[in-house]
Amino acid sequence: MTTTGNPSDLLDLDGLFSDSEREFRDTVRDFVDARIRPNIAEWYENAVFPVDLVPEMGELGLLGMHLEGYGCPGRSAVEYGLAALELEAGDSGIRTFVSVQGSLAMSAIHKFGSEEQKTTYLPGMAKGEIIGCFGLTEPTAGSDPSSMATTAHRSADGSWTLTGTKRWIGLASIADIAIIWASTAEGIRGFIVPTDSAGFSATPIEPKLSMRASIQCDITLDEVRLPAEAILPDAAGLKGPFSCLNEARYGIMWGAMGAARDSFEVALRYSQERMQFDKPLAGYQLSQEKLVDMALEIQKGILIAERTGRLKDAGTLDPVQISVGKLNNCREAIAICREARTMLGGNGITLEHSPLRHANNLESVRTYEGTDEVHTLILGRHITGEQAFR
Ligand code: TGC
Repeated sequence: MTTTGNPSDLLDLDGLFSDSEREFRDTVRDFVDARIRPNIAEWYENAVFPVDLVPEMGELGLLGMHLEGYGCPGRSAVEYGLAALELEAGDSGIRTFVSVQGSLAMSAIHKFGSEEQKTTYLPGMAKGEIIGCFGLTEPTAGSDPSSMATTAHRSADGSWTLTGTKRWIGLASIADIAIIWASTAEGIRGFIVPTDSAGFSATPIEPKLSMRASIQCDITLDEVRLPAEAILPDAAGLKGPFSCLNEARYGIMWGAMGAARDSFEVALRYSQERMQFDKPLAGYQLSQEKLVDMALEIQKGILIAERTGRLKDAGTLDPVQISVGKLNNCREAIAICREARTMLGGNGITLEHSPLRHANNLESVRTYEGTDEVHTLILGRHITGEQAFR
């Protein structure tokens, strides 16, 4: 048997990627090693999102990386996925920033905005000079966004008034603009809301046991007045926000495998160094079984992500296929991170080691952008032809 010598890549999945894909992946990995890993435990403990890193991420071409034109890097779906994996090997909160900015806020403008909206916002967002957030979820509308209570009323002069609340909105308290989805007389529409608008407020949700190096907020819209041009002209109905969620869900399936890989590597290293009963933990059969099971699931998860990415790059990806990876890879990643923690014994509950931090983060990741249950039912409907949401 030949091996790559890399325990995290038994099947040489590296060989599935081109030189330029690997080169970009390595650049992001270096960034994570240099800028995230040395600081993440402190940020996590103190609930700090490292906002100073935002322009650096812009310079690396990580913001709106899969979008074309308007100053965006125009990377492929596979490159975007590889970057998400490396970022989340650092921390889910950092990958979440890139997802909310690029896959949600920038994608909404890129897909549905007017030419003027695109030229006004996208170049600055790609550089990290303008931060965006994406307001869909509400206190009483999570899995079912069709029940949203936020409204937008058009006045005779064409201006809009938005009223309502949003919850679990990443970055809202540091954002310059918010993409807000609201119910109108003509169905659900999206709006670009400058966060300094009168009546707009965002409050971080604290304290959290997950995603501590990241920001999630409650938003209140108290009769926020917007000009006619604030509406996203090309998004009508829930299809608009759902097609942005597709982008974010796609990145998550890769990202989750980054958290899993990092946890596996920590557990492997620890088990090789940690002596108990006169030999390393890695020399015990129970440890080896855990490590092997983790390694197999990481390989399967990356294969799913790579296949999905190739379909996306070919333009043939169906949203149902995104549910396969979002569901499987989050579910397996959280199991891997928790199992890795068991291999670290008591030391595994400290912030010195990453697996429990990753597992805690993944509680959020498996919940946002469609819970395990939602993706199960999307796939169940596809397989059986029967809708079981209601
Ligand atoms: P239904 O009401 O039948 O569909 C409405 C319209 O949407 C279309 N559609 C999609 N289009 C593109 N991509 C998708 N993935 C789509 N899913 C549905 C659908 O074809 C229909 O179009 P049309 O033209 O016929 O009107 O809804 P459904 O029965 O298809 O969906 C039900 C369900 C449960 C799957 C859906 O409601 C769902 O996905 N729920 C989960 C919502 C979710 O993921 N929420 C997370 C939001 S994250 C957030 O707000 C915070 S962002 C993260 C952060 O800030 O950190």
